[in-house]
Amino acid sequence: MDKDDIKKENEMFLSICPRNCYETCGLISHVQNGRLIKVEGDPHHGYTQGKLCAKGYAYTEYVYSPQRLRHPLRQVPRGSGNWYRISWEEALEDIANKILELHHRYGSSLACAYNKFSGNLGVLHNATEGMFRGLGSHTKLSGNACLAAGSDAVAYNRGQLIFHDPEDMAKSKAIVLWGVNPARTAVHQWNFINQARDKGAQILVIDPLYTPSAAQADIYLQINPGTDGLLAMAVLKILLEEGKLNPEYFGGNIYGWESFQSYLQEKVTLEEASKVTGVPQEGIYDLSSFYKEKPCATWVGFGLQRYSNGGQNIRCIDALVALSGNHELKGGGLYYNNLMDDVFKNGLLNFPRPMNQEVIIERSIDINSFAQEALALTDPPLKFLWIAGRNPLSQDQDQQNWQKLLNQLELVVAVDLFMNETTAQADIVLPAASPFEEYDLHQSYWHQWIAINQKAIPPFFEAKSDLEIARSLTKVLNKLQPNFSSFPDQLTALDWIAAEFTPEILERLGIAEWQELLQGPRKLKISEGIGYDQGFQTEMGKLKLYSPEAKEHQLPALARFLEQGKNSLYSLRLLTPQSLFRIHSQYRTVSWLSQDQGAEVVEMNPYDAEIRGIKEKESVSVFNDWGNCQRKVKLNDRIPQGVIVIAQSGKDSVNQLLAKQSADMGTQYAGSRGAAYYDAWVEVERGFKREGM
Ligand SMILES: Nc1nc2c(c(=O)[nH]1)N[C@H]1C(S)=C(S)[C@@H](COP(=O)(O)OP(=O)(O)OC[C@H]3O[C@@H](n4cnc5c(=O)[nH]c(N)nc54)[C@H](O)[C@@H]3O)O[C@H]1N2
Ligand SMILES: Nc1nc2c(c(=O)[nH]1)N[C@H]1C(S)=C(S)[C@@H](COP(=O)(O)OP(=O)(O)OC[C@H]3O[C@@H](n4cnc5c(=O)[nH]c(N)nc54)[C@H](O)[C@@H]3O)O[C@H]1N2
Ligand code: SF4
Ligand SMILES: [Mo]
Repeated sequence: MDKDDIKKENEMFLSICPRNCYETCGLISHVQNGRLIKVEGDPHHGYTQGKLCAKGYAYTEYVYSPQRLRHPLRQVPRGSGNWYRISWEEALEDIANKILELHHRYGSSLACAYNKFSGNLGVLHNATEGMFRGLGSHTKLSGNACLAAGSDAVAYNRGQLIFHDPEDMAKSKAIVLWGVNPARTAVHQWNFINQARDKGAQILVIDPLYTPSAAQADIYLQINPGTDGLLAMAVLKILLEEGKLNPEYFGGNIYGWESFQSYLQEKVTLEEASKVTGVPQEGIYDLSSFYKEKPCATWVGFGLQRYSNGGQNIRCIDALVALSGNHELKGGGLYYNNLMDDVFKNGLLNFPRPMNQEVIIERSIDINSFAQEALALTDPPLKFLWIAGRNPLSQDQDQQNWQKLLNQLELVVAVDLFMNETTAQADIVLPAASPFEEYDLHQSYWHQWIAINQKAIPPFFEAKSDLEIARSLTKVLNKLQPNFSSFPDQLTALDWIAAEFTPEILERLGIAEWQELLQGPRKLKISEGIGYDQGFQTEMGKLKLYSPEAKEHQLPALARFLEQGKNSLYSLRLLTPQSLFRIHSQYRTVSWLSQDQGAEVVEMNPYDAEIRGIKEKESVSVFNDWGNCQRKVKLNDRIPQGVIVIAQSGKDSVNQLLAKQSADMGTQYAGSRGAAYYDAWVEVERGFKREGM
């Protein structure tokens, strides 16, 4: 065997973990004879630095899982479990014929919609949206499940989402982790937090739950859910009284200071703040001392904006960050995400359509109230749904309307790597490629590293990437009816990648051509004019403590109260946070990650259990007017009274207990308000399912 043969047998490729995760890790894929044998962290990735979470190391099992979908499948009738294998030709022809028939029936493709979100965040995964764009008029998805309310909140205050490089957290003297749990959801950030800690920084965690991040903190403040705004205001009051808030510092660059100041003086008391938030007054003073320790970094996670007042709470926290004089300091300031720096132009979302294509109408449905809005569509009603990179029948609120919607749909196509609650309700399931079987391009919503994901192995059986599926379906449509779709199906993955690299991006990456990324990821220089040190970008150039726009756009308090409706008659608040070994409903098929993630248990405070006559390990019904789940009780005296915790994605989805609840903000950044997943109220009762609930 000569050297070249050995090289062929043992190859290494640069891959990227594409999950909806802060980290977007760099991977090295080891391939032997076309088979992925090992995945490790890429040491040349400056943010993730050669380490992965357990989900990353488990990719070899994920890719070759016996449960992975191998071929297109058809289910007759839908939901029966009666599946049989079909060929790609048959699947694509049936789908194309349905699209054409609906176009003929209604005069456009408006009866056809997609629901696609974050199964794979690679830039080329916008092929699903592109495929529908090619149809001309159609029904599309809008909104954002993760971060809509908080994004608007920051933009109302400052005029734009601010950006701090998360690597700068290493330079902080004090770090407040406010409604974020990086020990679970962003594990690599601990590296930078620990660098700061090694230089003496203190860490404070604010969370209703005693999380693994709280366990690492110097100070942990247990807060009542949804009350963070008042905590921030109480700290502002202390700083004001101590003469530590200096509006002059902003050179008059604050709008609404007078009324804000009198609100702090007249309306905010430490006694009331302590009572409402559940944080003792010493804790409020501890927090205030963090903001005097400059630079103080405040990371507001997505957790605390999942409330009907989530946006407003984040505005208060941001006001604290700014008014305490931390906002312009390297290592200090507000950390949330880096999405304001929209790096790529995303050709797949924006390719030009031919002039002669019909006048285009794109109807939008909000991801956070998809089923309800889809059902309300008329002229034409929705008849065809394409679901990719999503598991709404596990992850969405308002499961009842999802069931109704399914009854109305004439064809449901789901593209996935595995069977799940949603594919189980599809007519046709198409097998998706894993990240190792396709090229892609990645940016993170948290750090600044840009990378190419190389194709490392051949597709698993008949799996195809979402881009290849879009290309193939377009070809069949245009064969059946010439020029029906304008999706540029001739372009390959590498063509689309190459087209994203403008001279400006190459310059910001410090490379001459994009292929240099095949040597390793590169850190992007931040664009001119978007840093935290560029002043406030509101139209008046001021920090807006009073925002007429926020007032106009946000869901008013009374409407929020009414929207919660009878749900609020139940007395236990249900929190459903993220789990370490899952990304939402993903990875349940991977045995290496099979440790109990809490999806089959309900954790509750012993007092709440006792007054209901409930004991450890007992089977209980968790219910409200919307649904009923069966769980085993796990007592946990660190869980606050009045709160119960269930992980996402159990056997009978916990999301059936979530009616459609909206956050107060999100219309500006995401087109519609965020989802208030944590404004869910339930009761717990011993024993088995209550009938007729
Ligand atoms: N392992 C893992 N990592 C993930 C994910 C996953 O499923 N698993 N999902 C990814 C995605 S899509 C997202 S959006 C992010 C989300 O990740 P994060 O931004 O960390 O947000 P959450 O996990 O939703 O919530 C963070 C913390 O907020 C707390 N919290 C809840 N309510 C309140 C409140 O009222 N006040 C305060 N102060 N805290 C509160 C929760 O208890 C939780 O510990 O994580 C990403 N990373
Ligand atoms: N109760 C409760 N519900 C929540 C939340 C909560 O905190 N509590 N959080 C919400 C949040 S923040 C989010 S982001 C959503 C997540 O909601 P979803 O995006 O629906 O969540 P996942 O379970 O990650 O489903 C992604 C699916 O994509 C598939 N997939 C992976 N890669 C690919 C690919 O390349 N192509 C295709 N076609 N499919 C692929 C996976 O196998 C999986 O089935 O859940 C929301 N729901
Ligand atoms: S899930 Fe997140 S932390 Fe884990 S390997 Fe993927 S990107 Fe990295
Ligand atoms: Mo998310």
